Amino acid sequence: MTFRRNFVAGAAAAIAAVAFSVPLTAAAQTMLKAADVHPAGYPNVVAIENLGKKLEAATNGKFKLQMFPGGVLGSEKEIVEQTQVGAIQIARISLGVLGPVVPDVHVFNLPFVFRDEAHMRAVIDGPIGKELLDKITASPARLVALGWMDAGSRSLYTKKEIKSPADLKGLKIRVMGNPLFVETMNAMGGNGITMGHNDTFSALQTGVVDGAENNPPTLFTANHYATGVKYYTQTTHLIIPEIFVMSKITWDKMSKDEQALVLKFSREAQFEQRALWDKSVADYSAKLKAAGIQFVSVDKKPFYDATAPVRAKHGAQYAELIKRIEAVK
Ligand code: BDP
Repeated sequence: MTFRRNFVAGAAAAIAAVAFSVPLTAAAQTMLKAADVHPAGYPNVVAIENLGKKLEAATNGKFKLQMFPGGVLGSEKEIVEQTQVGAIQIARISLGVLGPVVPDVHVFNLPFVFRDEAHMRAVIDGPIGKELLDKITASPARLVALGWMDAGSRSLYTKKEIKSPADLKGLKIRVMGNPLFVETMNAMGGNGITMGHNDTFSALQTGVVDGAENNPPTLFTANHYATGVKYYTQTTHLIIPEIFVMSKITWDKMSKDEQALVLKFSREAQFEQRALWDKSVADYSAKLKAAGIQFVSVDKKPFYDATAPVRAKHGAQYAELIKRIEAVK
């Protein structure tokens, strides 16, 4: 009896001691898990980490962001799915993989839909960019679109030199997991093979694919340049922005003020990433050249013409929007 009473009293005291020794902010802290397939130090990763630091400071530590870079939480497809169910709170992904989830965004995934990168930036920074973010948020995808990021333009890298669509004949080229990109690559003359970003290195190395397509920072940081590819052919066939989204489950638990902070810091992250991006394209292009990768300038017109049927087929439903995109200076 005595033992039991002492034990109960002791346990209660211990619980009380724990309860009172934990600072209130820590007890109420919400951890935001953020995921990216790119490694630590990549512009997108850094910009999201900084967004997290600002949010932590502005909410007196109520929110803390923990970054999981390098694809440790899975492929982009898996990252999107986990964010939809609330297992990941912030996902930075290519718009390419969001296409099958929110078809409205497909318009930015069309080959040669933007004249150049400056055109893409003017579009995402302006009203069309905002409209698309809102469409994602309003869709049934359970994602809140926070902002855009830059991914430059995607060009081909192969062991064999590519001068025209005919040179792609018979070559298996890895593309992102979206049927639109398979059609695009097939129209360009090759065979599009889909797989996740983090599987591409070994596919290139073992010859499962003959090449891939991406921007210079990815070609370098994912070590694709070290798999025997030699030529980086400047087709710039896709200029796909990146996007970062929050799980709707997390968003709905935030107050209006907290949501406003997230949006403010997201807009800042969009421009912070861009500055880091421009620097990284310059740095990694120099590193790639130093490693012996040949940057080949190519006549883009045959690739543009070859992909016209893809734009006609997939762009028809966005005809009005495409006209507005083209009108952006
Ligand atoms: C990179 C994007 C990344 C994609 C990757 C890919 O930044 O989000 O996962 O391409 O090709 O440029 O899968």
